[in-house]
Amino acid sequence: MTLSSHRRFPFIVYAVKRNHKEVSGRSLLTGSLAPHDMETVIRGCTVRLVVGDITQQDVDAVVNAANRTLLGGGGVDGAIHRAAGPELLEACRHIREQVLGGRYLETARPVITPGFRLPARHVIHVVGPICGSDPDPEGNLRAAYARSLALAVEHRLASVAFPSISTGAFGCPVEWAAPVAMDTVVSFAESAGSGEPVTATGLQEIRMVLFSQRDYEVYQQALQARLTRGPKAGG
Ligand code: AR6
Repeated sequence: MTLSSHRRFPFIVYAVKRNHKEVSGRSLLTGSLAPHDMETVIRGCTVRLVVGDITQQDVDAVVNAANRTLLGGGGVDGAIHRAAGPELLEACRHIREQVLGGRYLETARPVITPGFRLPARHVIHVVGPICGSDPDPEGNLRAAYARSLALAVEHRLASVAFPSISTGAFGCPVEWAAPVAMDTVVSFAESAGSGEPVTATGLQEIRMVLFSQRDYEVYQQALQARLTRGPKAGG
């Protein structure tokens, strides 16, 4: 679905299926999941969808849907800063001043800080595209996910949890964003940049934390479609 086609048909209703397909014999549904969780294992890396709060995730890194100032905001950003404590703002200020030379954080160029008071050990801060003004929202949304994953791999992290980047204040429709996100995540799990399985790098789990049941269902549909279809041609 393109961004423009979604805008013409904003009230698409998705069928929800609890139909966990076998993909090359590697997809599975484990018995340890909450009733609405879905997971699939791709070349040893678990891709998991959950309904939940990103600030509660006990993972190596949570991804913050940040803004260019890197100094906090609403939504995921506000929740992460509140839960992590004031040390996180200090760490972000340090990056703005010392690493970025006072400049804004560019779209889809993630940076990493400690997680401080969060259960997560690190926070990867990434700015997603603003739909309606970004000249390449799909390319930048893909890059936001892929470069955040690459940064996690660079730091030898085993588990990363993402929120639904850009689908809140940044205005992208979740029905448009979910297939882009799921294609990027699954493609990354299938093969890291080197062509090696991503688990060769130590990344064991990529988790999508959806804030509502409706968002979860849209992501579930997108993940199932991607697993059934395979990679997007040229993508
Ligand atoms: N856990 C998981 N998902 C959440 C949570 C949470 N605690 N809170 C909100 N969401 P947004 P964006 C969902 O606006 O669109 C900030 O002000 C939310 O329902 O956080 O990338 C930044 O500073 C939505 O589905 O991120 C930027 O200025 C999704 O997370 C701007 O918002 C993303 O919503 C970034 O906008």
